[in-house]
Amino acid sequence: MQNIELMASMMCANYANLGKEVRELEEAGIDSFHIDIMDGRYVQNYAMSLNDLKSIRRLTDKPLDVHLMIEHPINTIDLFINSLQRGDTIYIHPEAEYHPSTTLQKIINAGITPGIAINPGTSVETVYEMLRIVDKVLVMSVNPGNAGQMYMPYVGEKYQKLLAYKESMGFDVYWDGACSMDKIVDFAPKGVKGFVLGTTLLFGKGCSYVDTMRIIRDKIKSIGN
Ligand code: S6P
Ligand code: MG
Repeated sequence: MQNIELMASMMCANYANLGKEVRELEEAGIDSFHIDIMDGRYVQNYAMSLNDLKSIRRLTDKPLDVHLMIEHPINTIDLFINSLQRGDTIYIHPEAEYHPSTTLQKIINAGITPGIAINPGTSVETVYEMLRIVDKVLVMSVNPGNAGQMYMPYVGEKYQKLLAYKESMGFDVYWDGACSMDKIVDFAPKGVKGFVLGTTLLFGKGCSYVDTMRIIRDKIKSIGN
C-alpha cells in the first residue's frame, strides 16, 4: 500500500495556544496542516483566517493544505498564494467560481499544488475536465462549513468512481470530514492517499496526539501487510 498522509484539521485545534498545538502535532508525526478558510457566504461559518494561516506557515516547515470555502476565490487568491510556499496546496470549490480553471491555473503558475474540493452533493461528472488540471481532489464526506458532523454514506460510491480515474488523469484522492478509523481501514487500501483528521479521531479525545497518531499508524501498517 502507498504511504498514507495524515493531515490535522487546525480549525479543531486549541486556538489559545496554536504554537503548542503545531509543535505537538509535529512531534506526533502529522504530515501536513489542513487550514479551513470560510467567508460566511459560501458556507454559513467562519473558521480560520489568513492571519492564522500565516502564523502556522511561520511555525512549521511541514506542508500546508489550504481548503478555501469562499465565493469567487479568484478575487483574493493572491493573498493566499503569497502566504504559501512550494509544496503547499490550495483547494478551491469549483461551484464557487465562474471560471475555476482560470483560478487553478493561477495556483499552478505560482508553484502551489492545485486541488479541488468536492461537496457531497457535487457529482464527479460536473468536475470531470478539472481532474486533468489538478494534482489533488479533496472529497468531502460531510457538508462544508463545520467540524463534528455525521458522515454522508452516499459519498462512498463517489470515492470509488474517482479512484478509478486517478491513474489515467493524474491526481490523488483525499478524504475530508468525519474521518474515523474504520474509514481509513476501508478506503486506504482502495487508494485514498490521505485523510484529514478532526474531532472524530484526533482532537478533544483526551488522548495525546503522540498516542493517537501511533494507534492510527499502527493500524495502517497492520492493514498494509
Ligand atoms: C469542514 C472542513 C473540514 C473539517 C473536518 C473536521 O467544512 O472542511 O476540514 O474541519 O472535517 O473533522 P471532523 O472529524 O470533526 O469532521
Ligand atoms: Mg476542510
